[in-house]
Amino acid sequence: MIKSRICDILGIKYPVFQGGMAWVADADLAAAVSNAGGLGIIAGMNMNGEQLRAEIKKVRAKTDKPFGVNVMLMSPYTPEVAEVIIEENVPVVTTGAGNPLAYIKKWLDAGVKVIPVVASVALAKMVAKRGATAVVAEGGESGGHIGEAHTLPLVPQVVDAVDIPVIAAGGIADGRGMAAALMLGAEGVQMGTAFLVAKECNVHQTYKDRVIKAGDADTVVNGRKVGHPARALKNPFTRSFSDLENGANVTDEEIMAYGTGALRRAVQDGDWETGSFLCGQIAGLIKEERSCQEIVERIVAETETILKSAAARCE
Ligand code: TUI
Repeated sequence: MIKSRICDILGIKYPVFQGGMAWVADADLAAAVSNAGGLGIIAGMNMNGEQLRAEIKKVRAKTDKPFGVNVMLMSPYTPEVAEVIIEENVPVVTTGAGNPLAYIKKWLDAGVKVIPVVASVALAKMVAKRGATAVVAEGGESGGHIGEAHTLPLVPQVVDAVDIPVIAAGGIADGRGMAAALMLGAEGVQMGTAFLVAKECNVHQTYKDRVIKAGDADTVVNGRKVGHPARALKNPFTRSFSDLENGANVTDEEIMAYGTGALRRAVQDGDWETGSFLCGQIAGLIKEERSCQEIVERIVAETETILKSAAARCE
């Protein structure tokens, strides 16, 4: 049985988190992951406070298990979303794309478990000092907004830097990845891309088909020039984004404006020409749509098998 401190702290069966993917992670997906024994997470990014409140009520109607809300700290709705999390007694909050120090104490005082997603040792140490419950150490193999370090070097360095549980994210989609993450000292994993193609995930079918069809070299990172690097499937949108970024006489504002609305067009319209299909490098390993229960149970079973047979590799 794969179990760790984080299971007891959060009251979950398996140390498997679903990433709080912007525009993607809704009540249907979060409830399905939580019902499967993992931690389902609603994305707060594309919602104002009242929209998030409605989504939280939907999750509660579908599961009595713990769930989380992800706060994308660059969202203009962050202050009101932070309040709704307290008012609605959300069990767990994860944060991304910024520094959550201004909110940690308030959430902890209200009894919310706080698990910032970090992409560096520096931020991990800072949030641990302020009492964070755990951290997700997310490597640059991930889809969406990323930092500089990748999972293999990032996770053990974060593990050595903090005493709280570390959850590994970035490039994990099966038992080999989860076993490796545990060997690095992580006490659980978070997966985004693997849950993007879950049966209960409501993204446009074109998005799922493109992820399933993708190989190891089919993602690219854009947005470094404006300080917001994001990994997505290579498509006409990322090609024209690169042209714009590399062009002369273009302002940061023009580059930022070009990205606006592109994720929504991918998720809701399946628009391959102008949509931003955020996706991790592990897409090449993902071959089919499966239910959240199959995804969670299979990765845990594979991890157990691998770890039990691991000793036989060094005689
Ligand atoms: O947040 C994510 N992944 C995301 S957010 C997102 S939506 C978005 N839309 C437009 C522009 C940017 C994002 C899509 N994917 N993952 C967690 C994560 N956090 N990855 C990297 C970071 C991060 C990066 C820098 C966290 C903190 C940070 O700096 C902290 C500081 O010290 O200011």
